[in-house]
Amino acid sequence: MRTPVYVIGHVNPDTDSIASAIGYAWLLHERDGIDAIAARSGVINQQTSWVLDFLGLKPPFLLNDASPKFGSVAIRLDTTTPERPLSEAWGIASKTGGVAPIITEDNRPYGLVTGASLFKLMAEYVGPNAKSNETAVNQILELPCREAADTSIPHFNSSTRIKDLIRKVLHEEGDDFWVVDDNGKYTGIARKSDLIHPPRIKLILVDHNEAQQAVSSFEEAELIEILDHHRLGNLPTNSPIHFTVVPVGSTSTLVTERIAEAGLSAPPEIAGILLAGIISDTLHLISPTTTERDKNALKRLSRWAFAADSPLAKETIESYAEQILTSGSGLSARPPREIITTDVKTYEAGDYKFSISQVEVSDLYELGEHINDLRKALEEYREIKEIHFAVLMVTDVVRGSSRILMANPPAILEDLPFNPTQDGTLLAEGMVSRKKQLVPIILSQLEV
Ligand SMILES: [Mn+2]
Repeated sequence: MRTPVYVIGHVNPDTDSIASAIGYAWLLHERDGIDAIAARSGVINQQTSWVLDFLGLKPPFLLNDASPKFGSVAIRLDTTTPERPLSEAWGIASKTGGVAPIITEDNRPYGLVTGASLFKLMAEYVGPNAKSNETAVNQILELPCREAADTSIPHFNSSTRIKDLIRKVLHEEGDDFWVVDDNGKYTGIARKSDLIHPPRIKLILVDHNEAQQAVSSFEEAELIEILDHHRLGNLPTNSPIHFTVVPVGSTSTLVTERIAEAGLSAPPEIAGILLAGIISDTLHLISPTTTERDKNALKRLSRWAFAADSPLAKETIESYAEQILTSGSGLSARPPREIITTDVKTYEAGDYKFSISQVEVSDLYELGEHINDLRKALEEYREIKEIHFAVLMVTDVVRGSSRILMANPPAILEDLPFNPTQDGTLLAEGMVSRKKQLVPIILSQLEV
């Protein structure tokens, strides 16, 4: 059985995280034949969902926890039904090493025929003295499967983490268990020995390299590679891995370069999502994080994306970029708490734990009517997360400036080089990048 490799961006994924995961999974599959699956940890934001819909792409697989699940060890054995003759179960069991799953007509677990359950049936029919009984094995094999099925086998949901129920597993007498989906339907059989040493989930991280931004339980996964464009966080690994961090505007840029290096060209919808990743992260090449490599990647993707039969056939790069940047913006469409949590990152520096959320608007004027609600939500978020302070960066993607709101800022942050405004927010003129502009300024204040 080949185990898949999940390509996954940071939690609370933005468009670049989703785009680079989809693009890189596509490349690994095309170039190396790897069973790579694009994944995400958390809900798709408004902007990304617009892009995916527009391109006709499905959101990546939802992987909220990298701890092995019952589903990861379930083996889909052949099955038969309760009324079929036991000879069928016998046939299955002889191929599977002694177990035959009996399921109902609508695919639900009925019982398992195992060595032990067969022996029990034999004992009932034959009695203690085999020689004195005429019942032939053939007659027993004609009985319906339900006669020999053990119906007391526990069920486990395929998305349940093994570590959460391993004690229960160890206390069970049998060696085989049902694994079912959310509707209670058969997905496979899990063996005790596999549950005790489950294979690790294989992960490739894109668009992040810090533990705090990675999918939950990632330390239980086998980390294969990191492809990113953020500052280094200390994420320890047990063995050497492929590690690429380049200061470019987006991870989608790096994925595009690798596709080109492989001598491939991406199909229009893959090129379209990678374009969206670059446009979203660099605000269509105006963010100071933008490099020549991003510009070149954008040009290359445009050649692939705006083909005649593409979902982008009627667009230009300008019209596409404008729709992407405005689809994610706005303060009115969502409740304040969602605005704070949609694109939030947490950091630790000096003695401080803090978060910086970012929201994009097409006009900072919008901020006025929402400012009190946002302030309240920011403080609530800070309390729930038990962090020292929380920051919200409201970025005007049209004019390229931001306003900064803070909940419980420490005194050490009083000297931030921004202009206070009448509503108590700070005006950060020309600042659009959390990563390259705001984070370094805050870190330098905290770490003196
Ligand atoms: Mn990015």
